[in-house]
Amino acid sequence: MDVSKITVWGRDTSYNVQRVLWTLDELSLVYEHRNAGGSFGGLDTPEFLAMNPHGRVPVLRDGDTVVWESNAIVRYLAAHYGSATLWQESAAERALADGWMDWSATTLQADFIRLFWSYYRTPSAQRDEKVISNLLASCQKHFRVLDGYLATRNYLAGAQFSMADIPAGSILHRYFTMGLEVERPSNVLAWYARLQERPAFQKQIAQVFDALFGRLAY
Ligand SMILES: N[C@@H](CCC(=O)N[C@@H](CS)C(=O)NCC(=O)O)C(=O)O
Repeated sequence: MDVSKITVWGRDTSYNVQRVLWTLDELSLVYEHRNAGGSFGGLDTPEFLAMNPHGRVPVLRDGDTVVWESNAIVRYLAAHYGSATLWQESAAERALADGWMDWSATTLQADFIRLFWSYYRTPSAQRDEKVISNLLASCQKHFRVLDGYLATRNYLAGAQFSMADIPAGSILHRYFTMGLEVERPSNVLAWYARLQERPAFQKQIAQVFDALFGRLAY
């Protein structure tokens, strides 16, 4: 298997990019990482837009295959390289993993990204406290549901770590360390602790992100 052909585009201050790098490292794949987006730019060139018409990172190229949208990339890598580890072969088990991944994208991250921008990335004088408090309430509600689910399981798709844990798991570090007073439900914290033991999580997700503080520009 020639794995040296994998290339990822995306600045590593983006947690959508970080979750792809986390997945690649979980699978011990060899890849080239090219910073793009933010101050690196490069998302509006014809070459980049030919890979992702939305002009967004992350983008992954593996030989002739190009994938954009971070969760689609996580699924692609798990399906192609993680059959014994990250991927669920059974359609029923995979549906459970897909459910949590889609929930993460459409519900948890939808509120968390707005909270992160409203609180962390907005200069304090411009913050709207009411907006922040409503978004925090929504995030806390989501984490309470997750906490109840994790009361009887170690990971989102059951007893083993899998692709299901990566999208929501990549939000935890910022949520718990961005400096906002948040509820810390015990089962979510125990899951977070399990993820923190993973070398790939430590390397790609548990990163300092203070360069983004009070910065509204990408
Ligand atoms: N839902 C997409 C989000 C893609 C996205 O909006 N990426 C941001 C970074 S998080 C981006 O490309 N922003 C432009 C930039 O960084 O210059 C995914 O998960 O891949």
